[in-house]
Amino acid sequence: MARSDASRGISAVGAVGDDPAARMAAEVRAGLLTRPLPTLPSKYFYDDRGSALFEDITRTTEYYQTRTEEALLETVADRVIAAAAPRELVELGSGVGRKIRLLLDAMKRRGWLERCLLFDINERMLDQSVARLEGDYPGLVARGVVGDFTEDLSVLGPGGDRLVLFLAGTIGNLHPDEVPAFLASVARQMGPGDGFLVGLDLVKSESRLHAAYNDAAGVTAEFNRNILRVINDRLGADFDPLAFEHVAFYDRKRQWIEMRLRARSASRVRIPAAGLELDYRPGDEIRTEISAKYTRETFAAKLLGTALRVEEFFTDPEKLFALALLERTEETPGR
Ligand code: AVJ
Repeated sequence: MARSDASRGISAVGAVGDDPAARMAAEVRAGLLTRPLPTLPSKYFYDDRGSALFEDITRTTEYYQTRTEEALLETVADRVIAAAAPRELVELGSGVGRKIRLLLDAMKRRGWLERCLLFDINERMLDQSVARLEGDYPGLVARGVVGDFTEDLSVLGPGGDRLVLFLAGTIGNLHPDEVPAFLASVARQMGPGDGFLVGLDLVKSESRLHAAYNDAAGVTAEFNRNILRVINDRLGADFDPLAFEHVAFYDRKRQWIEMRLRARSASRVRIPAAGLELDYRPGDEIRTEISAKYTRETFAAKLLGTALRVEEFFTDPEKLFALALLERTEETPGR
């Protein structure tokens, strides 16, 4: 089994083998050779430039998710902490690490602030977040793990007094069929009674969803094309990002947003590290992301057999976004 790529332990977290560049080359190769629709793993958006572009997206008027989730979290943080009673926070896909502070503040108010662990694919951001958290919360022990949290969560060690956070609707980037197994893998790192807070972007009008992924300023388009720059930088490829146009649409049947890159012109692309030479014709498409949208019911259906149950389901007044507080039961996580 592939191990988590590069847990280059920002601090004393177990290091994991595997060469991240070789891993990426293999994933990109397999993805681009997929037919009928070539794909790229969306985790590769997030180099430094891509992470900054995502931050820019969160500030567009169309992208309601981040500000809605933050406002909701502000309202419910004390209730979440009271219900889960954690001494440790673990955040999967922590990004810039702003939202975790709302929960750390709530823990501090209770005198429960002890440990936190951030898990992210971008090492520089992780480093910064860990250092800033330790600076701002005296007495807090903060650790970071670089890697892909869908690969191997055993570095987290056994749970107990733990609250896991998976915010921003990032769960939407997993194929819905993979969600139960992923949730069970998180549950295995939780003790009975531990909490798991999941941010979900909710099913809503197609126009609202469409706008959020097709912002007028073109920030999402730049973000989407950035994945080609990442492949150029890391795998020595020669994609011309501007030869691809941004496409994002809502698939009503599957209840997900899909982002693609569509070739505007004919080109030949070499990706030496992946051993590929590909010919693109105008109109050829690569799927770069799915972002699934949930309802309380479609999400609850994913929990079957995972040893997790919904304890509380918080939403904003407009029902744009939800925070599901899950509790680990006494069962054994299956799947
Ligand atoms: C941060 C992964 C939740 O799926 O909406 C934003 C990423 N993609 N605009 C999402 C994203 C296009 C975002 N997540």
